[in-house]
Amino acid sequence: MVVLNYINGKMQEAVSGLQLDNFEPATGNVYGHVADSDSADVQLAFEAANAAKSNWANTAAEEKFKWLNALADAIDADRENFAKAESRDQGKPLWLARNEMIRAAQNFRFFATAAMQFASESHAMENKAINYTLRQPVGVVGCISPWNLPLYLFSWKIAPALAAGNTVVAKPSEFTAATAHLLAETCIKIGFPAGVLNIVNGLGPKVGQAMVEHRGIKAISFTGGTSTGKHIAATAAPMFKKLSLELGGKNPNIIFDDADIEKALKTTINTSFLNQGEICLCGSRLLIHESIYDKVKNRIVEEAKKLKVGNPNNDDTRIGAIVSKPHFEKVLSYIELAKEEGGQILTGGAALNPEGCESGWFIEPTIIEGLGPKCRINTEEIFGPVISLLPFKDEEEALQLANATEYGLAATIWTENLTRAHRLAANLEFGIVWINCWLLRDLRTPFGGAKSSGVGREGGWEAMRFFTEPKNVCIALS
Ligand code: TXE
Repeated sequence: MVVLNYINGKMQEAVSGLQLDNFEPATGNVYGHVADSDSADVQLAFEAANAAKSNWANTAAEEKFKWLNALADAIDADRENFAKAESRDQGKPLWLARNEMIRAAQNFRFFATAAMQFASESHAMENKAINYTLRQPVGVVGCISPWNLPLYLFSWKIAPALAAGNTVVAKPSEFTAATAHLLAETCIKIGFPAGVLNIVNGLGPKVGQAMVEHRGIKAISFTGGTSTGKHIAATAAPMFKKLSLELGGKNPNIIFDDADIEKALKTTINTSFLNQGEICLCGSRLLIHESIYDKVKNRIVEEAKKLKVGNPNNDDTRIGAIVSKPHFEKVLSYIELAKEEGGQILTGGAALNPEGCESGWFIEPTIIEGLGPKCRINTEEIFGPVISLLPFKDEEEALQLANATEYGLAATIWTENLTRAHRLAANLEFGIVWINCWLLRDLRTPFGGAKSSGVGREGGWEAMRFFTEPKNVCIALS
């Protein structure tokens, strides 16, 4: 497969003609190529988006609803094809990719209805005047997405941007652009209006940077690493661009002694290892009350050992391949660091060569204990199938440990004591708190992080507000 750019309704090579190798994580082999674009391609995409801007902004909400629904229906109709492409490109198990394709279609469907329902406020000043707020599209906006949940997160940004009446220049991760390519082909198939959505492929420092630097691209919605987010913010701030940054996490998963332990464990195995631990919401620090520490530790180790690591196409595979060689090496280097820092590896800790995928990038689910809250293992985002266990003696210490990180994306609490749950939820410095559940998502809720986990919120009206510019109009009544 050659992943091309999608500009002004047409698939095209990068202006330079250059291409990047595209690797299959399960085999480590090159299986295709991706357009290696630069600022010239971003400029073409901008020109197409700019030309389509006024028409799309003035397209009736009902029409926008129809187009976004048509995209959702087309993804649903071709789900297996999308899922296979996602799994092959990213390394995740095929069954998981199928679930994610359902969500990608849902993102378009959800924001299709938002286009129909979005409204703005009016403020009456008794008999003196009335104010009303216009919420107009920002114009041409940029969406930059990462490699962990490729189409799921790509659509999560594009859908609200389009629903709010913007035209879009979008860039998927260079590691996982296959399903964005399929989405572009889908747009052509259903006759989606040319120029409204444009996709430019290539490297972050070339294509992403050119998008952030482009003065005509008025807002950037980004999901990715915290250091990239910092760089984007520094570039965009002097141009006063609107920015939504969803960055990394070092999320605590807190189990109290009064929790329903079996229920907590059943979810915790996913919280720790789903999608090879490559989800920004994964709980990489498992905080356990000291009175149940050994019990929980033994059970989680036992469950982790049962997780089958291997060929993403097999139905019984729980852990697929790590997305790229550099990321594979990064995760392994953290396991080495854990040993250097004095941690004990309770299970896992090594790369694997599963049958049929001997040269792929696989890592055993790994559980570490014995490291204090200040160790790098407990403060830096590893973004792989690696968790660290820490005991706590009481609620106060649990809170202190949970908040002892520069990140603030998501926290999970397991307790049957509701008063404690609410008290903790109020004091945890995180954008998302789950109580007795994890990854339970209502697309209307604000989604994003505090502290170094980002700026702004996605989801529901938050996304619609981000992608619109409010304008107050005041009319005197006398
Ligand atoms: O992400 P990058 P990387 C974390 C995770 C991971 C680390 C680095 O810890 O190990 O980030 O991953 C584009 N201007 N997360 O390096 O580089 C890039 O092309 C504009 C957490 O792969 O942040 C891609 O499309 N764009 C995260 C996107 O940014 C730039 C998910 C994300 O890539 C750019 C992924 C630039 N200068 C990684 N440089 C999460 N929170 O979900 C790169 N990009």
